[in-house]
Amino acid sequence: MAQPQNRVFSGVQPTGNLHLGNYLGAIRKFVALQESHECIYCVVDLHAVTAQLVQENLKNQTREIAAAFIASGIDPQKHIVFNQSQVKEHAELAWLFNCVARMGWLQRMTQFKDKAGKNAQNASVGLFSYPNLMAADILLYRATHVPVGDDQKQHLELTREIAGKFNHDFGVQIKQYGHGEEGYFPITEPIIEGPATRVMSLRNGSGKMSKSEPSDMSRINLTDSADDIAKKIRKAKTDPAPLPETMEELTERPEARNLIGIYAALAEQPPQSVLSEFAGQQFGTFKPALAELAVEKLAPINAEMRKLMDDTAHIDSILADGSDRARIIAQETMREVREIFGFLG
Ligand code: AQP
Repeated sequence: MAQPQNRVFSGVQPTGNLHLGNYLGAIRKFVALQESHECIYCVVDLHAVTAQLVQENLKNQTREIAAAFIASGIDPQKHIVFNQSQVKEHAELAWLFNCVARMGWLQRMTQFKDKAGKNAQNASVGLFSYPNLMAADILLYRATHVPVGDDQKQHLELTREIAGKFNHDFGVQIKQYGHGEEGYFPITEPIIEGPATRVMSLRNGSGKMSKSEPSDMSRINLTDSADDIAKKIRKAKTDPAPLPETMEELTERPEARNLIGIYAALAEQPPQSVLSEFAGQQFGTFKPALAELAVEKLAPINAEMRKLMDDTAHIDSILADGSDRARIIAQETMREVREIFGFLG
């Protein structure tokens, strides 16, 4: 198979509470890349069971992420939208990557430490080896670019390490099977840029906005009503000082910096120009302006998601069609990877 030049892969876990951080840090970038790249967007349901085994309604949570992709502007006809568990090759390549990756590499992963907390001995093996499955997701399609939020940076580095070790260790076989000098898997480039690579919690400016945070007031969900969005922004933690003139003056004010970053990302303006507009104003003035902007941008997505969720058969057929198209690429890769490993048959 020829190496694609401009292929994007990324995924979102169907673990409920899809939030503004997921939208600004990931999904909005997915939409923008459609113009210039061949895109494959995945609802990573095999990842969803790593941290919490029993999910309340995994089928509907899966549909909701697909609905969010489409409602945000991803075209499932021109590109591929599917769910991971329908393409078994993800699990197969992840197993082989369990044998490529080294224990020490995985032991460095900070997200495992954060998610497992003090009880690491009781975390699932799947949570520990999650980055190998993520590497398999990406490299199964030999994706050249992966748009993600800042929290996924370390996992992307691991993907690059796995590709590099595979290419190095199997160098002779790779050439023997006609893949030239450059190796079989690409050294994938992460796309982590823009003002919202790490949207923080509305209740704590030093913790990231997260699906698993127990307080719903900490995040804006894509399914929130206009009233809920306005209430959450009104109650967002801030400080009593007025907004300053420069971003440097926000260094020690993480909550204020976060709200300015959210405004900038939604308005598609540099954070400094937001400050130039609101410098000297109190949060009593800024928060209603932010709420109005957030509702203006999110309400159409919310309405479209609801419409799509009313016709689950339609979403299921989009995911089935996307899975069929993804599987063709995945099976081709696995046929070659099996040859490179030297498996019989
Ligand atoms: N707060 C965030 N700011 C910017 N980007 C973010 N992402 C997640 N949180 C933020 C990006 O969203 C994409 C999908 O994330 P995921 O489903 O893989 O879940 P996650 O990265 O583990 O973070 P979540 O969604 O908040 O879940 P939990 O509560 O499990 O940590 C990724 O590109 C991610 O970077």
